[in-house]
Parts: sequence; C-alpha cells; structure tokens
Amino acid sequence: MKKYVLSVVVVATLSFAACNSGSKSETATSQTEVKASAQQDQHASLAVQGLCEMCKENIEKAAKSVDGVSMAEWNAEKKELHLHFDAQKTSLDAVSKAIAKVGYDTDKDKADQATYDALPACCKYRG
Ligand SMILES: [Cu+2]
Repeated sequence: MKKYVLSVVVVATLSFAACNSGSKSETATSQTEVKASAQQDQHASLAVQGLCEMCKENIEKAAKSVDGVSMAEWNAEKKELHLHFDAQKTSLDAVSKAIAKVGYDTDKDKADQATYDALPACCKYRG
C-alpha cells in the first residue's frame, strides 16, 4: 500500500516536473502554431454578380485559381460567394480582382466591358 502511494507521488511529481521544464516551451510553441494557422484560415463573403450555373462555375473556378483559396462557393440566389482562404497567401481583394478579370462584377471590382461582352448570353447579368 505504501509502495502504491509512493509511486503515485512519483508519477505526480514527474508529470509536474514535465509541465514545468522542457516540455513547457514545446507546448507553448505548438499552441502558437495552432493559433496562427487558425488566423490564416479566413472565412469571408463577397457579393458577386451572376445568373446561371455557368456563372457559378466561372466564378468558383476564378476564385479557386487564386493561390491560398481552399474553398469557394457561389450562391446564385444571394449573389454571394463564400470563401475560405489562407490570409498569409492571399486576400479578399485579390480574389475579387481574379473574379472581375473573368467577367463578373463584385462589390469591390467591376469587370471591364470587353470581358463582360465576351460572356455567354445566359450570363449577361447587367441586363
Ligand atoms: Cu452564367
């Protein structure tokens, strides 16, 4: 019985020591890493004009072509693009510009007329 109590004390002391020695900085480092990667993964919404399934494809493809974008989903009813991206690699502005470049207006950037004119007839959201 005494031996059991002793070993509990030893284990407790060891784990206490471990918490207060070398492994402390290791724990702190990995916590920082987790926090940093959580901050990098940003979720954002961007208003993007469009009409049909083809628009959806073009918009999502343009968004995903931007390095650092992990998820892009455009909602045709809300005219809204939902994005997940790595803030260390890209920004909402960069994604917005990539989408405007393929012909779709966002609330940040307007597609130029020539690019818009080249869209299929079903995608002429400007009316
Ligand atoms: Cu379309």
